[in-house]
Amino acid sequence: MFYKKQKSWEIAESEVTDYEVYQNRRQFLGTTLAVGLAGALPTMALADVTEQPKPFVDVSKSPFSTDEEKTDFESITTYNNFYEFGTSKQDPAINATAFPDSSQPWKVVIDGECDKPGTYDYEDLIKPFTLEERIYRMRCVEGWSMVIPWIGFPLADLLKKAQPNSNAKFVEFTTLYDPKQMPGQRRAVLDWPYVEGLRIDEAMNPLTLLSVGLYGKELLGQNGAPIRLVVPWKYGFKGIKSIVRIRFVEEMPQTAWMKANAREYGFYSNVNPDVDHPRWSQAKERRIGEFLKRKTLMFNGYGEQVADLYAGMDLKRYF
Ligand SMILES: Nc1nc2c(c(=O)[nH]1)N[C@H]1C(S)=C(S)[C@@H](COP(=O)(O)O)O[C@H]1N2
Ligand SMILES: [Mo]
Repeated sequence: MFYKKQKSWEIAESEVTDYEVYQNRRQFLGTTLAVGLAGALPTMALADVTEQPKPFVDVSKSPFSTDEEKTDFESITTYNNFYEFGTSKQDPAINATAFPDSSQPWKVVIDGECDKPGTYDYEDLIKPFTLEERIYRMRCVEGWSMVIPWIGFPLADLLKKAQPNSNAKFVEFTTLYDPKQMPGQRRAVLDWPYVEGLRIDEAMNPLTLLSVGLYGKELLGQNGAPIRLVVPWKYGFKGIKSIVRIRFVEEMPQTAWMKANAREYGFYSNVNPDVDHPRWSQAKERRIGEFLKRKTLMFNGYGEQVADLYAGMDLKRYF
């Protein structure tokens, strides 16, 4: 299955070097682009290249927002993981510019252990809910972090509408499978489609967000358009992108990362500075845009809201 000896998820992490390479490349591209434009292209040509994300109006502020300095829009939209578009952190921004194909309506299925299952067009799905801005700290398992002003609504609002029954112990989320649009899916990097899961009480927690935008505008393809999950006390990979299915289930879902490497990626994946990844420490993180590393906080600093969910659990065992 894997044609490389070293699997993509086994590449040793050195996020600082990685980020410096990205910064240098960006500066280089910026200079070349500016020179090119001054030489030949009229400035308008640039604006026509990609469709601009639409801004949201009437977005309320949330008491759950951090007042820490926000990461710049540029970094949030050009440095991230979305393996369906390639395994480097620059790939999603390069390969997801036309995603999702606007000629195909985006549909989301809600099914499984509930009384009101359904299939919704994206527009109809989000219509009943009040959008708010939630500025969250986000911590990637690889050791970098950002502060992102998401736009969205609590996942619980949607789940309650579907009326889960007493068998609904977990919620399973699935990303679109479409190798035509997602070139990364043409290779067996992960067992596609990408799947994630939450325990039902985690899914119902008021911090858990379904996001449709950031920095006041619709999500770009690379950030998981049109709708994705945001769980700020867990490592970034729990925030599954471009969701097409939300299913109530009785058994703990097998997530894409557990299938790839169960020893390294557990179901819970709560941010925990005391539990190292088998190949690197999780004690510190590099906030994108800052030079010195900072200490990683238990539950990414959201312990007051979520620590109760794990009372009595051995978090070294349930990592
Ligand atoms: N479908 C899908 N969702 C995904 C990923 C992915 O590869 N595929 N990567 C995850 C990882 S590892 C991180 S850190 C975040 C990064 O994207 P963001 O900055 O937009 O949250 O997306 C998560 N969601
Ligand atoms: Mo990540």
